[in-house]
Amino acid sequence: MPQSSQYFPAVKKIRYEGPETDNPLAFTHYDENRIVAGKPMKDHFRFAVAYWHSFCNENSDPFGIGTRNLPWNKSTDPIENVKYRLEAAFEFLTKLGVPYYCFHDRDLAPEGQTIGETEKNLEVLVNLAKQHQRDTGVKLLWGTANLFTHPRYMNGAATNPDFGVVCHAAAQVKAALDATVELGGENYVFWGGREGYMSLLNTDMKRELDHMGAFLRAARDYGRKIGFKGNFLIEPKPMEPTKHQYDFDAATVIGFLREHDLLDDFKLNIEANHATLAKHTFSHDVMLAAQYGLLGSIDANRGDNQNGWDTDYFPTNLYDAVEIMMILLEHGGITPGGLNFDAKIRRNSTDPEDLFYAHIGGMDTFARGLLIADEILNNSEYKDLRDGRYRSFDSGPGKEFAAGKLSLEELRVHAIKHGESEMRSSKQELFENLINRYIR
Ligand code: XLS
Ligand code: NI
Ligand code: NI
Repeated sequence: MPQSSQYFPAVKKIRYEGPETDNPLAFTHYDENRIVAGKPMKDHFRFAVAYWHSFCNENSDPFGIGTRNLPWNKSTDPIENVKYRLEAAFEFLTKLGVPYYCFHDRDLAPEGQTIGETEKNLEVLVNLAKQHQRDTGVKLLWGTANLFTHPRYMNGAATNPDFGVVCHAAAQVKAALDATVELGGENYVFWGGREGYMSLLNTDMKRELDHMGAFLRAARDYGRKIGFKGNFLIEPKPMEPTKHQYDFDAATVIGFLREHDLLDDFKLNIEANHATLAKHTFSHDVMLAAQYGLLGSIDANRGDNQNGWDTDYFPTNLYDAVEIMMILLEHGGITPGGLNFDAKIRRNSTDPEDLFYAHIGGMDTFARGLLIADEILNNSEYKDLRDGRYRSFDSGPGKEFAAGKLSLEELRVHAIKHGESEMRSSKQELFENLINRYIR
């Protein structure tokens, strides 16, 4: 299948030109094959483009219709249009030079009149996507099912109080898993869009959570049965569109996975703007997941300090990128997950090139973050300073305590023997200055 160059005619393949370039359609820092910390840059990130924001979204908002002209919507037949959309997507992916993309079932193909027809629509598009993947080498980082747009899901999908709706959600997840496996998807995501409540008064929370556990176990079993070897991922978010979403944040999801015995198959997909909606920082949730060995993947985007929304800006905050890359470097990287730009260009960004600028900016930000993080971890006193704060647990009774070997009475005896500890500064400002010293 020849790759078309009709949807972004003004853009050629994006190349690395270095920090001095003034070409806005070039990378300043993302030099995919440059070796950093023992592996090519591209393997540190495994960048992915989000199909929904980039190719489906016309940039409408609750106050106005779309502003973005999608030239691939050129037919009156919706199935023809999603085929054109797929061509446009692969033109974009190859010109940008990202290794991965991610989709919802409904991004690829529209729902039909019956479950059978819907499955058929998806199959047709999956077969075409498979050819595009083969021709271009672009791969699927993860697939997912859109269980939140259709009106039937207004009270939730797996947690809907009506069993009939739960069954529809299951049929949809089955087909989305089939599609993901067929396309060699490396992960499968559950984002619980409406799995939560608008009012606790009309909700039996425990019952709904148990249904969600049963649903995820059934999905896991089916996925394994058809040969899916990757991670299942839950993407925490505290709210929006529901007032309260059950997968509130990383810690809540880890507790849920433990309660429902899902820890062997599930990990977390952490989204920056969801972590901040939960009143954490991006790095807090990434760190938590990583330290528990449960970091599956990242939805890289950015919120806005002034707004409490999921604004899904493209990530351009260098401090965030440095912190995230420090965590990834210290915890063995993101594979088999990746950094998916779950981000959208603004409603008033209406040129075809804007989608390129947005992704180039995100990729360069993380590339810069990686270079800086690598320097901090290797060349500075950062790790010594941090680990030094815990030195009293490295040997002797402190070490025994950490291993669970000391009773409360024994600890009391140590307190008496030890006397009052010296005051030790936590040196926060020094840490902050140290990071800034390397941001250059
Ligand atoms: C919405 C979520 C969504 C998931 C995929 O806030 O971020 O885009 O990543 O369903
Ligand atoms: Ni989101
Ligand atoms: Ni997301």
